[in-house]
Amino acid sequence: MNFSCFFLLCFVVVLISLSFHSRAQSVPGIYVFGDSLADVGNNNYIPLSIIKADIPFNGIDYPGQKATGRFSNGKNAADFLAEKIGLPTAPPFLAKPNAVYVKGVNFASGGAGIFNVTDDLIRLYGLGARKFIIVGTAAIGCAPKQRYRNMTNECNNEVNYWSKKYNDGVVQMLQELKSELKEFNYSFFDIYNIFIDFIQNPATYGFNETKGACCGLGRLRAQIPCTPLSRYCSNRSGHLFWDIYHPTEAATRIVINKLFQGVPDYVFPVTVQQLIAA
Ligand SMILES: *[C@@H]1O[C@H](CO)[C@@H](O)[C@H](O)[C@H]1NC(C)=O
Ligand SMILES: *[C@@H]1O[C@H](CO)[C@@H](O)[C@H](O)[C@H]1NC(C)=O
Ligand SMILES: *[C@@H]1O[C@H](CO)[C@@H](O)[C@H](O)[C@H]1NC(C)=O
Ligand SMILES: *[C@@H]1O[C@H](CO)[C@@H](O)[C@H](O)[C@H]1NC(C)=O
Ligand SMILES: CC(=O)N[C@H]1CO[C@H](CO)[C@@H](O)[C@@H]1O
Repeated sequence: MNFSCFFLLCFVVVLISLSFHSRAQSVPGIYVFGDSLADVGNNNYIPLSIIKADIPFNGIDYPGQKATGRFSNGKNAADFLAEKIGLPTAPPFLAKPNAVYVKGVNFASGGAGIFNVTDDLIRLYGLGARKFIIVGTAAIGCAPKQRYRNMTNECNNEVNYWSKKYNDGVVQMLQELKSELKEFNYSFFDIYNIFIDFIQNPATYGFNETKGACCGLGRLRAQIPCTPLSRYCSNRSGHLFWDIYHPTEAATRIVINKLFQGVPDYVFPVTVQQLIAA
């Protein structure tokens, strides 16, 4: 399962606490690992990367209407997660690679992939990390770019099949890690089924467009990605997707609210509140 997450909805690991000294209910720091869903500006510091969100209309709803490197019209999952926990957004590591980060840092980088090994998680555990939020992959086959590839605008079933398969593999891997590492605690967050729910019950969430991108050009605004030459929708909160692969700020806010609501179908084996309190 050498899964490449080029631009995909695959926000890998958010790790809550590296500290042994945390008081109950308080989180000293957030360390974020992932791809473009959680990148808060790292790729801006990678000159050769072509996967960048440093141009409009990204950030059009961000404070100051700034394109910060977030693949979103506004805030992204790393922002809302921090907000919920009561911490500032962890800064992008590459902004100051030599700094000492005791309150957390964000390593997420658009276009990041996943190795077929668990060394990374085991190494973090070795460094003292004990609490992990692991976010599965969304129903990538329903992203505008994948719908665009299916001439009917329907979801790409094959891509969804592999998204689900990936999540099943992660769940199994986490169960194995839990049995190997004595103090390893985690919440797995199934965003695949949340996206399916968004698509099946859009009105419940205030969406009236779940297929096309808000920013882009061509069919489903998914033919040409979001750039300053694109068009963009006026009602961003009515759209599930901001661009060919990334959800709007509105959708992301709902997703992170669901994480904290701790609906057992979506968040298991423990809720984030239980994870923080443990
Ligand atoms: C990934 O690891 C699994 C389990 O060890 C193995 O079965 C699979 O063949 C590996 N895949 C690749 C592409 O290396
Ligand atoms: C494209 O959509 C149709 C439904 O309109 C579906 O039957 C088909 O499996 C889809 N193609 C892929 C590759 O998923
Ligand atoms: C969604 O609703 C807004 C008004 O709230 C409207 O302007 C827009 O055309 C609607 N979009 C679709 C796809 O129905
Ligand atoms: C955006 O569209 C949604 C869905 O139709 C609607 O509920 C909401 O009121 C609209 N917002 C604005 C600002 O038009
Ligand atoms: C919240 C939670 O799952 N806490 C668990 C963390 O891991 C230890 C060791 O397995 C358990 O005893 C806790 O119940």
